Amino acid sequence: MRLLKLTFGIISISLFIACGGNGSQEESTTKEKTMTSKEIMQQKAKERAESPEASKSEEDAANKNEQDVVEITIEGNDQMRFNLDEMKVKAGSTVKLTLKHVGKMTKQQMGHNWVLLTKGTDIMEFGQKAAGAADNDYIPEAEASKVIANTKTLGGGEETTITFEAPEKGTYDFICSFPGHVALMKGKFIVQ
Ligand SMILES: [Cu+2]
Repeated sequence: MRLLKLTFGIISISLFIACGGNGSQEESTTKEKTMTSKEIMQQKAKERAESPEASKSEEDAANKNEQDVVEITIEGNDQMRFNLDEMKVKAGSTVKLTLKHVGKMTKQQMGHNWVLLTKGTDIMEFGQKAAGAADNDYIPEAEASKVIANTKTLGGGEETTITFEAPEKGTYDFICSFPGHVALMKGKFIVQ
């Protein structure tokens, strides 16, 4: 028995030397860490499986936040056009709207803005009045009550983002109120 222990001891020492001590120790430490993080993941999975309701309500909350914010990008170009003539959002959502002027012309030559008007606003009439409001991004102060949301006026290569609450259900007009643009640059903003 004693002889066996002694022999085992010698073999162990020889192995230790052969493996070069530190190297094998590091290896076993790494292995231990891997095992540990794997165990943690297994533990978490187990906890999730045990309380499906808790994790479900977390998911619902995340989904709701995503649904509440609608991101829309609309482009205006040098041909005096928007790339969208309709937008649809759900009532109660927050709209994050980005206007991009994808053209090269200047703000004075081919400025674009995006203006959402209240229901029943005559867009041609609004456009005519807007022409005189160059110093206020083509939003005439006397008509401010007809504007639900608007961006500033952009020149080629610029972009801007505005955030606003969707108005009540219905169909609204959006336009570019730069002089002469409303006839071509307009569309429907539908709240469902
Ligand atoms: Cu325009």
